[in-house]
Amino acid sequence: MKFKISLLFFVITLVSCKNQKNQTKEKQAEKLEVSVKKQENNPVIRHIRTADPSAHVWEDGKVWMYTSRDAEDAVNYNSMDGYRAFSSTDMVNWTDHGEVLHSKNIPWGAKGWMWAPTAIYKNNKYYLLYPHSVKGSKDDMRCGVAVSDVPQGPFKDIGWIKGVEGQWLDPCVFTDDDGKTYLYWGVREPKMALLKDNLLELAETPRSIVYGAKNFFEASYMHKYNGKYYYSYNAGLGGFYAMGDSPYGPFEYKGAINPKQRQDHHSIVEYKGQHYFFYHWQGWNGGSKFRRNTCIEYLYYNEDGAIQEINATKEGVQKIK
Ligand code: FUB
Repeated sequence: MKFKISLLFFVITLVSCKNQKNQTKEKQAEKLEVSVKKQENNPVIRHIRTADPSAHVWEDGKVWMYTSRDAEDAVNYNSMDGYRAFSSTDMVNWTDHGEVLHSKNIPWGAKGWMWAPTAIYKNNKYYLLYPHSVKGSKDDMRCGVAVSDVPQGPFKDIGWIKGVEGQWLDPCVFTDDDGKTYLYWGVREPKMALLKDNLLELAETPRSIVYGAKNFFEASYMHKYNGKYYYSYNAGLGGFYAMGDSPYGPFEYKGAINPKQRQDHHSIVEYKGQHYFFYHWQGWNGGSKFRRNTCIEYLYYNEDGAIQEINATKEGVQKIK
């Protein structure tokens, strides 16, 4: 009898020890999951709808982005108005500097139609270049130029780039190491030209861009990495790129960067030793085709300079420590 009781006691102790062990294991697993699970940081701006992010690292050591703005009740792109400026030092916390230029402050411009802007620091000033329709004619879209002494604006309109008026979309400005600034633009047919230092005139006749494919739609972008020139764009169905040895090209077609978004209108910067891909995506945060959201992903190059394909993620990028 005594032996039976001891055996029962032994079995109970064994089972309870096992249970305790299992519980500890579960708790450890939970803890691990919490520490491994990344924060969902996309979209990076959630209090308003932003699109077409033009990212830059300026002299103050911060990363800045200038975006267009989609209205919450938008049913097309005509109502887009009021560019915004945002800055960050950790890629996750963004300070909203508010509206930096509105169509009501552009004397020659129509109401709305404030499409994808780009920015540049030149002549000790900050400039915004933007595609915008002329008052009374939505088909006459020009490349407006606005200036500010500080990155957070406000920016003051100083007119448009002469000689390229007409159906005009999506400027990108790129300054090479020799200080020369080039303008890239176009819809369906990509074009480029050297800009004069006043940024209001072309310094040469525009050229068509040879990029080894025929899928260009809009959103030209140029950046340089390891001595190579990367011409990228949106094909209407995703982002693609080509590489060359000069800002003029010709560029060798390489394929997709970010093929899964209908539009992405991207820009690329290196910040604190890491490359980042800025784009907009409609898929999250209650977004839609006309209510887009700015997102960010890491961008990696292969040894041969090719860009690794990017997939939109909810995690996006994590806070720089
Ligand atoms: O955002 C309005 C237009 O749609 C832009 O100019 C294009 O790049 C696309 O994002």
